[in-house]
Amino acid sequence: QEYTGIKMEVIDWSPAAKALVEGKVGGRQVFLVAATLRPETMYGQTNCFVGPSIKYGVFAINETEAFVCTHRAARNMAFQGTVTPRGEVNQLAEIPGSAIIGTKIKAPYAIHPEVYVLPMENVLPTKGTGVVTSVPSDSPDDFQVLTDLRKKPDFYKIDPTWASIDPVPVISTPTYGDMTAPTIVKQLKILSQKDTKQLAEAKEIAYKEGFYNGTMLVGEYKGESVQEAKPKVRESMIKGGVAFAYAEPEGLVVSRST
Ligand code: ZZB
Repeated sequence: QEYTGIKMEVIDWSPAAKALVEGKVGGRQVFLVAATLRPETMYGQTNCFVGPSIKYGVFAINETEAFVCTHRAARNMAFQGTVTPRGEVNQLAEIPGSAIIGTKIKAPYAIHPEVYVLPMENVLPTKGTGVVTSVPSDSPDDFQVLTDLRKKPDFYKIDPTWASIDPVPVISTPTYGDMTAPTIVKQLKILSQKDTKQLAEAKEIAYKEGFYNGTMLVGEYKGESVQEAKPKVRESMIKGGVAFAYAEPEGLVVSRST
């Protein structure tokens, strides 16, 4: 899988994360990094998700930058031209996901340029970076988790203001309009993030509809099809230094053995 790694610079650590990170990064700029297959939706980020029980590290990427992600992702990046020196996994600090919640970060290209980190129960530690950027307009999982968090902020131990940005219309599809994910979630009668089977089906539908029939509503490629805009947004983000190419190890193992 060829993902796009999105760099979300930390603006304000949560108090718990600050205590674990302060004094350990050698003056580096620190970014949470999310792996996405949909760079063209970045205009619609409303927050970011981490798994509360996942263990994250702050890893030195070079002399000036550090990334927050899983150890597994840092090891992958070390061999993909992202890390200097190549192959080095230099962990500067360790933070549990639960401590990162409430951290304020920059969301590159987003209409709301500053967003908060929130908890998502279903983040897989074995996929991507373990950090997920949230686009509730076009991702059914993101929409459902945001809905759950808004209903029960106390249960999820969040400040409701962290979840206060509404879904932003970024792509229009002929079947579902400009709120593809919320519309599909409603049609499939999904009620919580625990409805994982229906959410997987919703994600499949949203991917297909967005990719084959979607039109950009915002940004530099407004009016173009998603198929045309996707690689252009990706290139532009990479050139601008806010994103990088990130591949999962399966691909590397295959290419090494052939
Ligand atoms: C932003 C985004 C916007 C995403 C969208 C999807 C959609 P896949 O296809 O299974 O590889 N993701 C990334 N890492 C994780 C993780 N560790 N645990 C759970 N979810 C993760 O899924 C890749 C997508 O799953 C990524 O792309 C990310 O969310 C999430 F409008 O980033 B995406 C219809 C989907 N729309």
